[in-house]
Amino acid sequence: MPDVNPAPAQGATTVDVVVVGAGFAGLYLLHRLRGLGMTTRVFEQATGVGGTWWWNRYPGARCDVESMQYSFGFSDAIQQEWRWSERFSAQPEILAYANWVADKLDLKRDITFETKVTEASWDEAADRWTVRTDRGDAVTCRHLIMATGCLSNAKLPEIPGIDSFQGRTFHTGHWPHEGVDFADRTVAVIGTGSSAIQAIPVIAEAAKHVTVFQRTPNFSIPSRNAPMDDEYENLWKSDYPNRRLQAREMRTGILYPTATVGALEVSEAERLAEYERRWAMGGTAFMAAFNDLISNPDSNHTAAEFVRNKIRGIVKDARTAELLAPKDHPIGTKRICVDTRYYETYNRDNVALVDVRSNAIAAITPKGLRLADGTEYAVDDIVFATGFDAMTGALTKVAIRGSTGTTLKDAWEAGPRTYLGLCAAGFPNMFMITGPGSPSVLSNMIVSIEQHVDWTIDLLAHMRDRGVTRVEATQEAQDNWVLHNNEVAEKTLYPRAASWYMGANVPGKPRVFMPYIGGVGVYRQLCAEIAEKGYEGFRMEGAPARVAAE
Ligand code: FAD
Ligand code: N01
Repeated sequence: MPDVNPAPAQGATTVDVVVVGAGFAGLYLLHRLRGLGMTTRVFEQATGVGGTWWWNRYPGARCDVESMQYSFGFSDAIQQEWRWSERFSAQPEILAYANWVADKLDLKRDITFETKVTEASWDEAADRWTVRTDRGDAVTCRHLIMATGCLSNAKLPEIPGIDSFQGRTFHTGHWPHEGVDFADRTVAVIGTGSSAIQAIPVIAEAAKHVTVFQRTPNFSIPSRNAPMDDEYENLWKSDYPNRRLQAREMRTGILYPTATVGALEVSEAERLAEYERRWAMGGTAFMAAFNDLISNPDSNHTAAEFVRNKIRGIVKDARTAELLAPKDHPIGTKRICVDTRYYETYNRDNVALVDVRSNAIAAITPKGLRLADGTEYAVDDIVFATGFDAMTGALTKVAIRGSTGTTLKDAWEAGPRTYLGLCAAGFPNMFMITGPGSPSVLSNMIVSIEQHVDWTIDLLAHMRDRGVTRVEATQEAQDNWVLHNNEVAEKTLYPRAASWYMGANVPGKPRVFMPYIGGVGVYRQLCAEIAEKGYEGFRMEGAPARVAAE
C-alpha cells in the first residue's frame, strides 16, 4: 500500500510542494503528491496527525456525519478494512483512524511536526515560494498548499479580565491530552454551539455543578448514536463505491434521504409526520425533510417551530425551555447541532442556564464571572466553548506575500476573495483545501477535501506535463466567482443569521457569507468543466529562463 516516495523530504530545503497542515486534507495530499512523484514537505504545528481530531479532545467530541461516510473514500482497501464502533464515532476513534491511515500509507516520515509555518513569500523571478517556520526552516517550493483547516484557529472571547481567573480554564479546541477530571468541581461553560452541546451533557455527569452561559441558543437534533450495527456496516461496505459516488453528487456530500417537495406543499399532518420521522432518525438529515427549508422563510418556520416544541416538551422548567428555544435565526442558518441528551441535561439538579444575551458577561474575575448587572458566579473551572476564527483565521495568520508583495490578510481585508475557494488572484501556485468560496463547512468535509485534493493534483500534473511553472487565478474569474457566491447565498436564508459562516463571531471581521452554498455536486461539476476547458479562469506561464537553466 505505501507509495514509493520520490525522495525522502524530511529536512530538505528545496521541494516541489510544501503542504501546511496534517489533518485529513494534508494526509490525503501527501499521499497523492507522492503518487505524482513530487517531493513534499508537510509542516504541522501539532505533535501528531489528525488536525481537528488531534485538537478537539473535549468530553463528548464526536462527528455529526455518520462514520461510514465521514471517512476516506479514495481507497477501497482502507474503507473495507477499518471498522467503526459507533454510528457517530468519538474523537479518540477518529484520531486513531487518522493515525492508522497515516501509518498504512507511511506518511509520517514526510511530516515535520511541532513546527508552525509563519510566512511564505513568492519569488516572481523564480516562480517559487519560500516558506518559513517558527523553527527557523526556510524551504523553497514550486507550490504551496494550505491544508490549514476551516476550524483550526480556536478563539477566546474578548471578555475583560480573562487572564485574571485563578481556577482552571479550558478551550474545547485546545483540550488537554491527559483529559480533565471534573469530579467535585463547579464549572462554567461559556457558549452553546456544537462543541458545548456535545460537552455539556458529559461534563454535567462528572461535575458537582455546571452553569451554562448562553448568548444565543442553537437548534440541536438528537444523534440517535448507537454501537455500529454489523448488518448496517455490511450494507455500506458491500456497496461502498456506488454509495460514495452518490454522496459526492449530493448537496451536502452526505447520502441521506432528500425530499422533492417543499414544506408547505404537503398537509400539516404530513409535514409533522415527516419531521417526527426525521427527529426519530436523528442527525443533520432533519434539514433535508423538505427541499425549501433553507430558502423559504415560511417553510423554515415550520421546522423551527417543530424543534422549539420538542425542546419545550423535553425541558421541564418552562423558563429554561424558552431560553433554549432559538428564535433569532432560521433553523439551519447557523450550523445545526447534533447531540446526545443535550436538552435532557437541563432537567438535572446540578445544571443551570444563564442568559447572557440580556445580561452580558461583563468580566472574568479571579473567582469566576461577573455579569453586566453585577451578579457574580464563583466557579472552580471555566470551559470556553467559544469556537473559532473560522475559514480565514488559519490562512491569514500566516504572512503569505504574493506576487505584488501584498499579504493575503491585506488582500482579504474586506472579506475573503477566491476563485473556487481553491486559489486567489495575486498568489500564484498557492492552493487552499476547502478554502472560503468552496462548499467546505456546509458539507461532509472529507468528501470536499478529497474533491479539492484530486482537482489540485490534476492541475499540478497538467502543469508539469506542459512545462508550466506558474498558475494564477485571473482577477476576472475571481471577481465572477465572488459575485456568484454572493448571489447564491442571497437566495437562501443563511445571511440572516449572525453566524461564524458570516464572520459574525469575530469582532471586526467583515460580514461575508464565506462558504459556497451551491452544493457539493454542482460545485464538483463546475470544477470539472473548468478543468475540461483547459483550466478556464487561470493564467498559466512557462518557466522563467533563469529557472529553466537550473
Ligand atoms: P484540520 O483538521 O483543521 O487540520 C488542519 C491542520 O493544520 C491542523 O492540525 C493545524 O494544527 C494545522 N495548521 C494550521 N495552521 C498551521 C500553520 N501555520 N503551521 C503548521 N500547521 C498548521 N466536519 C464534518 O464534515 N463532519 C463532522 O462530523 C465534523 N465534526 C467536527 C467536530 C469538531 C469538534 C470540529 C472542530 C470540526 C468538525 N468538522 C466536521 C470539521 C472538520 O474540521 C473537518 O471535517 C476536517 O477534519 C478538516 O480537516 P482539514 O485537514 O481540512 O483541517
Ligand atoms: O463554536 P461556535 P463551536 N459571551 O462558534 C459563544 C464544528 N463542530 O466550537 O452564538 C457569551 O459554534 C457563542 O455565542 P453567539 C461545527 O461546524 C462540529 O461550538 O456568538 N458567549 C456560541 O454559542 C461548528 O459549527 C461538531 O452568541 C459567547 C459559542 O460561544 C463549529 O465546529 C462539534 C461569547 C461558540 O459556538 C464551531 O463550533 C463541534 C461571549 N463573549 C464543532 N463568545 C460536531 O458535532 C462566544 N460565545 C460534528
